[in-house]
Amino acid sequence: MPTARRIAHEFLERRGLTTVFGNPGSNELPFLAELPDSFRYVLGLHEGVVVGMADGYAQATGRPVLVNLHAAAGSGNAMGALTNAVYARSPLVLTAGQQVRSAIGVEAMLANVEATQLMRPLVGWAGEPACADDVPRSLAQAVFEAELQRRPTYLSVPYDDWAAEVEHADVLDRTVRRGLVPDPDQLDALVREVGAARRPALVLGGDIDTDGLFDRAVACAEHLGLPVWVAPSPHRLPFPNRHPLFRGVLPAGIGAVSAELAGHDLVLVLGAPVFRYHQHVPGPYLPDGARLIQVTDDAGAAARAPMGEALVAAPGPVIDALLDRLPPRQQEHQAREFTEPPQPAEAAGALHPEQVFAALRDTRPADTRYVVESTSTNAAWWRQMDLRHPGSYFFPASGGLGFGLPAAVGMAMGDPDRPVVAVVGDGSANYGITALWTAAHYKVPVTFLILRNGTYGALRWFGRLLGTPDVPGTEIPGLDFTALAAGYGVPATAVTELDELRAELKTPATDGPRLVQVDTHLTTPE
Ligand code: TZD
Ligand code: CA
Repeated sequence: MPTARRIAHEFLERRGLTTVFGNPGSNELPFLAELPDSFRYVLGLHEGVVVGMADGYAQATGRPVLVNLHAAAGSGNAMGALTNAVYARSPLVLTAGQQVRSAIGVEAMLANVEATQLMRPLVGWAGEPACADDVPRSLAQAVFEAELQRRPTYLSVPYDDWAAEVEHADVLDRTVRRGLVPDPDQLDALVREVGAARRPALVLGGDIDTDGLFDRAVACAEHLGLPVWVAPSPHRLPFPNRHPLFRGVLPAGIGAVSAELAGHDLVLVLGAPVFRYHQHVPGPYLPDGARLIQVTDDAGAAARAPMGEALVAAPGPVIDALLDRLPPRQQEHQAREFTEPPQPAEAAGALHPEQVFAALRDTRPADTRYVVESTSTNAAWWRQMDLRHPGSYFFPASGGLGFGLPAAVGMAMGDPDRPVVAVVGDGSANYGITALWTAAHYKVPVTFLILRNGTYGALRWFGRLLGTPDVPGTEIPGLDFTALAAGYGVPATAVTELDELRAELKTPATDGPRLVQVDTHLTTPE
């Protein structure tokens, strides 16, 4: 009879989960033994980085990804990064090695006590097989749950299970599919309501990009002449940001959202929670006279919304129905051309982030994927960038720093056909700094652009907003990312002048990573 390990490997192989991101310990070695040649094990030096890379890989491929973590200590290290994967809805399958069954009860070293509780409430499903014979089925369940829920899952396996012979291999042939087409009556009603609205507005979330609906959303907005906002705190860009119908990213405060949407009688939200607020701005949830209809396949996001009506369905068929069944409408504003970015702002002493972003826009290929983790430069970013391709923009979905460098590495591995640039603050970079080693070791062609302003800029801004301007722990002077990069094996340059920066950005990262540190002027996110 085959071993649990043999069936598990074959199951993963058949489903294409052969790129494994991990950081192993003794408990995990029996799973990794006899790994077929078709597997690629990508070693990360810290579990936060491992999960960040897997998240980037999942977002670039749209597929579930296997993550190999070490028991409780390794899983705990992964927890912060896991918050981002949860809100990005990345189907990560986390596995961790458990002590041998007989040693769990006595809490031997590396026993994962109450393993199935450890990653709650972040994971959508957590399990530990009740016996060795159930290992292959449990692994299949972890993969299927991640795909069905679009949420990370966690499987703990006692390491003496892997060599056990198992009776059933039926999971190898299983398929589990997901279809969330709305029922015809619900769809009819929705189409009628949008058709009857006097001034409808469209609000799009990251799921539109994740689901491959970027171009369909553009077609739908153009057909119906709908002004388009991106839902607050976006982790992906679902619509071209210089399109004539683009109205911007909605602010992340309750009152600010309703002020921005004032005058609209119907707010149609596709593929987003309602809403991912951040700074507390009191006020009404919606402007006077507005109805809100949310379409999402995330039942939790529908249930927890504080206002509006929700339809739990995939947004794709809804977009198709709006396109097919409603007559074309005049655009609210007649502009047909993409908007031109303004002249970048300048500052004394250091480059303004707008100058940096204008340089990116002018020098980088149009289909570049940007992983952005620079928190005080948000307004400057949207003022200068011109992103017209799906899958162009990624931000840590829960706001947990440590995503930028690793996710860029995972993304470049997941889709080698598109260039990847990580735009990361000098604060954020430290939470995922060991991703530089993985990038160097596996020769991953990523450009890491570190914006160095010597401070946790966004926190200074928040301090003013909260009426707490003078707080400790916000200054980070003296970080030298060229020296750090050298230590991890990544070639690096520091620039202070615009022409130097442009010259650096014109040189693509092709046979491995490179890092560019640029000194920047402090700005505010809004
Ligand atoms: N720790 C983690 C894991 N996530 C966080 N979001 C924070 C701390 C708090 N935090 C922010 O929300 S923004 C920020 C911190 C520390 C400053 C980031 O500094 P930066 O970017 O240099 O990357 P800016 O542009 O200077 O703000
Ligand atoms: Ca900074």
